[in-house]
Amino acid sequence: MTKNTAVLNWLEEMKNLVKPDKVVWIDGSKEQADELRAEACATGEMIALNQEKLPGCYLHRTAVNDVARVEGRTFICTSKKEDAGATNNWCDPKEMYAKLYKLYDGSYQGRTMYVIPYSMGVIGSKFSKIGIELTDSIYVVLNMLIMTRVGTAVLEALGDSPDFVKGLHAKKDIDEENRYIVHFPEDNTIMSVNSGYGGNVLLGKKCFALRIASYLARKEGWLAEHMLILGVEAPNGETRYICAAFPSACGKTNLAMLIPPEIYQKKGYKVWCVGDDIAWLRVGPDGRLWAMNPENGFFGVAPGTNLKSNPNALHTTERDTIFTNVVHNLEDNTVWWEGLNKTPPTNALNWKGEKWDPASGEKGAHPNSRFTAVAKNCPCISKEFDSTTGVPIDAIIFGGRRAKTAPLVYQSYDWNHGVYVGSAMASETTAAASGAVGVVRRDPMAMLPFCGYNMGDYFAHWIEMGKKIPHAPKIFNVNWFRTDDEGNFIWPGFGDNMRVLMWILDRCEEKVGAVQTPIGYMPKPEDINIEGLEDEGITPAVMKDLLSVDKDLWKEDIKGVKEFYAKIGDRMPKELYDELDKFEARLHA
Ligand code: GTP
Ligand code: SPV
Ligand code: MN
Repeated sequence: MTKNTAVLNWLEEMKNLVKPDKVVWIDGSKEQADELRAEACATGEMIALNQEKLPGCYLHRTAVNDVARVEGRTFICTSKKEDAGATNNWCDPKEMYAKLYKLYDGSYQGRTMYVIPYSMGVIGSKFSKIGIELTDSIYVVLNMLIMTRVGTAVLEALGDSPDFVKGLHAKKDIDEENRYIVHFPEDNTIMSVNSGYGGNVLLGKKCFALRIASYLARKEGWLAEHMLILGVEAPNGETRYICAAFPSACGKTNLAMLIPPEIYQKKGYKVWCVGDDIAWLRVGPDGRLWAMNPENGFFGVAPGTNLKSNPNALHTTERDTIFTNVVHNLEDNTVWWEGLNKTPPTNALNWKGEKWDPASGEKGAHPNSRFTAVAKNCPCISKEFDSTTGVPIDAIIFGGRRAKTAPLVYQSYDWNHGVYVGSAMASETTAAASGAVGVVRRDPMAMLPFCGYNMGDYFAHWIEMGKKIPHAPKIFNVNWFRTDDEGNFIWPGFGDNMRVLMWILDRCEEKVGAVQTPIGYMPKPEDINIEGLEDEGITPAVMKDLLSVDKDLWKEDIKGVKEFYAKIGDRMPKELYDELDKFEARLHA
């Protein structure tokens, strides 16, 4: 497949380590993918679903102990501990390699090694980056074929360059106690062992496109972020682009594919999806910030996806999709998850493959069950999806799940204040990572689990980038998740989030004024269009509440920010402490 000596030497070394029975290069052809699908179905690794209702769709179940990212077992191994920083697990690279090599030794015996050459971004674009993943899992191969651009053309683009990210994955025994997701940013290397769950094993995604890429981006002067990218097309045909960073399972896929409410549709507004999870951002020759989506598919949360919340995602999953850990409806060999509709199947298996009774009160699908779907199958995919340069960004949005404190939307005063807002983000934890759910934790820029280096250096890099973007995007914060006293979400969310995006874009174009508050610029309640939301219980009084700023809650919140900054330590940039001081002064004024 290639004469690249860097690739071949590394492959030889890895083969000697894991000792596969045979080696198969993934060429990206349909024929090969079909054969692998047939093999996976024969062994039970995947189940072919009803090919009339769901053509090209399959179901897969992971091990019960292996259903989410494992942040506690994810490591950044730089030679100096400080370079990984206080928010990452660290281990000396030599020690970690030794430990891992022992685990990998002979781990492919009786198995096949699949060699997956893949490109993050359009193959051959100067903004794209190449990786090679070795895996013993057909499920991984088939997911990578959807999530990235794979095959012979990637090796041609690489030529004889040694510049690729090495990834070694071994399912081994899916042993929790010996599960490791390890990054060696100084060696462009990722090693994942004892897992078969997406975020831990699709090495192009979080491991490469965020952890390794963020490290490279700092060296090379760009940004790798946990952000969706969407375009809002106005009736005159002009499209403006927005990036948004929300933590895992906090609404990126949903926002990226939103369908505008009728009032905007009637006027001719459309929303286009460029990406739903990861953005690589660079300063363009025009002095604006340009974003490209390095992925080729969506690895989306299934529960809650339905015809009302996200019809575009639902339609995307109607063909060529791999479902993981959802309910298997035996009646017609299709799938189901909580929130798909109000009629759970009665003849069905739950995500563990056990007979499931919806009346039992137990969930049928795992809360972090996922679909792996082809981006181009999305009805609202942007025509810029394959653009080699990406799209110019007008606004960056940060946000998370905050039952109280954060209002529906506010705008930062300037770039550095925006970086402060991102750095001070907090959100309730979700099922996307193992551990407790619903606990508020600091998750700066939604990158806490994904930053491949010291978080203080990361913030400093953001501050530096601000100086290099003559026409920088404006920075905002949103919160779709404020709750009332009974714990119900107040804001209807989903498609209606468009109403907030419109205020944001109007601000970018200086078409609308704002109120200055201690936390930033805020809309006057009447500046957010709530026409047609009466049935959802949204009145001017409720808007006032959604946009209220409780100074005491923010003073309390600042304590958490200070603790977090102190934990990061002396690499915290002074600029952010200055912003913190200014914010505190505004709160006490
Ligand atoms: P990752 O793929 O883990 O990075 O998640 P994500 O950020 O793409 O989140 P996603 O859009 O899949 O949404 C996760 C959950 O949040 C789903 O259960 C959604 O139904 C819910 N959700 C998304 N948007 C909204 C919203 O505007 N309001 C409310 N209340 N829930 C939402
Ligand atoms: C996330 O957890 O943010 C995801 C899913 O997008 S995973 O690929 O598991 O990271
Ligand atoms: Mn994500």
